[in-house]
Amino acid sequence: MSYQIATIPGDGIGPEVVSATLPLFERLAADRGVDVEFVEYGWGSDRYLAEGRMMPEDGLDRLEGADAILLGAVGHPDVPDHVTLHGLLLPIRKRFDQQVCKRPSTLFEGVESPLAGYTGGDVDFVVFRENTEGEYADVGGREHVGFPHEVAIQTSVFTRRGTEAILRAAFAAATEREGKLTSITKSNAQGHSMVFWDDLVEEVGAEYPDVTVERLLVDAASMDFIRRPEEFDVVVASNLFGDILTDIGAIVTGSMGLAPSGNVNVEGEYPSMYEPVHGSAPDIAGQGIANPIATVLSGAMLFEDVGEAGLAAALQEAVEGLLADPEAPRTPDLGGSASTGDVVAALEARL
Ligand code: GGG
Repeated sequence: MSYQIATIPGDGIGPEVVSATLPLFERLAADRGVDVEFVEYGWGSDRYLAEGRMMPEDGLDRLEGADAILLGAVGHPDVPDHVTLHGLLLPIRKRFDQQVCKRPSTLFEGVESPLAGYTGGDVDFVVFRENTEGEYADVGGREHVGFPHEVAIQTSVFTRRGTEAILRAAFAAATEREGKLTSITKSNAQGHSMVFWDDLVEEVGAEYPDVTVERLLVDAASMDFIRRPEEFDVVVASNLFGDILTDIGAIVTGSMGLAPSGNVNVEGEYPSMYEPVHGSAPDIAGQGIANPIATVLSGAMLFEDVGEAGLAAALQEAVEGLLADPEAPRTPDLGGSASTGDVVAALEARL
């Protein structure tokens, strides 16, 4: 098979982790006889600062023909965060109907959790985050700007189509895993949208009688991701809650530098997009010390979803082997002093 993968390195450490990992993907694919072509798009905040747009007007049209998209990171100290997000990342998720965001949190063998008493294998859950609507809907406005009676309104949007899609994906994953799903809301306070979410959990859940459902409010869930992360298996949450919870999931499993994600177009009509959960990390950008593993694991998710399970498994095994090896290089986020390139070279040696 042959695949064309669009890459958007983006900002900050995004270009560092993407440029370090692409040769690894290319060589692995070539070794296994899989034809992969990466087409790079240099969009992001530098382009915004030079030309006033994060991507060209026809940017989404250009991406549409790709088999998948690999993104590095977006965010720049000189550009407001809502500009970078609404100028690049969110339009891709929305236009390509990437309704399902999958974000696994795994405490790998050999990785230290900040939580006392947890070792490799103790934490292993996946968050299904609704990805194209909810609290991220671009609906609202501001009036009377600068006056004492200034008002800002931001409306959340929960549709039956979007909510059912994320719930179905999460329930289906739960049947493949341990048969346990935790649904996160704030339905005690948000009596319209989140009670609707709860109702659909009941409705969709009836189709999956073997899945046990736990419901948690997001405040309790935030606490329990730290207090008892080992008890979670599949977690489903709205766009904003999923975003926040997956940062907690990443840090309790060792580092933001290990957390991958996939923004999935379930019907396969449009390309899905894979990206490390971490952002552009301007504090370490340019130093060559960003952890490339989240990008490698995002690549593994990409290959799995396009149908190249062999490539995905090889990357996953290489990462697991490297992390389990106390002599292997580690970037500073994992307590080491290795560079991005050192880690990729060690992964390549394992592959
Ligand atoms: N690598 C992804 C990235 O740059 N994320 C920045 C960010 O703030 N993302 C928000 C989101 O995932 O909704």
